[in-house]
Amino acid sequence: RIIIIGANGQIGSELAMALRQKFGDENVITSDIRKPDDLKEGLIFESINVLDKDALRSLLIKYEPTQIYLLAAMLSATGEQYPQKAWDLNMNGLLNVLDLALDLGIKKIFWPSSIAVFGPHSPKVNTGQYCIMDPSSIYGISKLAGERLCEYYHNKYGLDIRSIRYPGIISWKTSPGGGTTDYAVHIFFEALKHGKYASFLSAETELPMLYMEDAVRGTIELMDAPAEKITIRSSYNIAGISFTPAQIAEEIKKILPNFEMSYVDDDPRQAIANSWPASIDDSYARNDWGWQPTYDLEGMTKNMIENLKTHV
Ligand code: VAH
Repeated sequence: RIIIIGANGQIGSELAMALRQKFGDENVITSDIRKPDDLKEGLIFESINVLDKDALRSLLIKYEPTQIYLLAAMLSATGEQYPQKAWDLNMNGLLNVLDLALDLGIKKIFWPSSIAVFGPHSPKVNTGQYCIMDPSSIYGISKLAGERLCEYYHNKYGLDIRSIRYPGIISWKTSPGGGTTDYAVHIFFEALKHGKYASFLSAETELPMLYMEDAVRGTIELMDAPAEKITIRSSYNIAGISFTPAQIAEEIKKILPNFEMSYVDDDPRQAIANSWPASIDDSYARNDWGWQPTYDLEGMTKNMIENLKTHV
């Protein structure tokens, strides 16, 4: 049985769909701070604040999960508005889960890190698994500290924690909340609704991104891999597609020729994006557990627009 904490978020909600498909609705417990208003019949949901350790303990005792997916976190842009809250949620939420997993003998945990763990002095291109990491956002600092905690709890206590440094995730079913890479999702919704978009990142800001289908499949492949294949217990680099706002705008124009792109140039998220890599080297993930992205920029753009046209 699996419990997903933070199941209402951009990644949590799509992981929940995929894990229900794989293990059956009755074996996937979703939880978040608030009950979603569109919860379908027969799906198990529990309201939980991951910072309430006693309530979380009761939840884990009630359902006795064999795997925990911890997706509750405050992302980069919102984190810069509420740094203390971001540190508290991202760090103490993780610590609560790690300690309760130890207490209750829950062996397997997934926890997401991010390319936000890299900073201004990290290599910009093909950023490696190991390199200088001086994150300058509180989100990135909390994710880097979280990676060190995960590796420590694995080495000291044998917890089977697995983690991926997600790039910016692009999805049509769910929209992201408070991220710096969110422009790459908003642009599609705006292009279809208004035929134009004002990007809060500059035209040449290249960032590593990943289509949600690839992110969910990769996460489950990592969790399914035999433990002896996992050589990274901090968090794996994975790469999908690196592109700039100008490049994705051109790709959209191939399908929506009248689409107009413009740029806002005083957004605080630009400074966060400037501190992040342009592209990632994911050779450890490829070698250890066979990671392989399937979407390129053209394929993702086509898939996004087709799905938004038919479903949203
Ligand atoms: C954010 N989408 O923008 C998240 C992610 C790499 C970016 O961590 O904060």
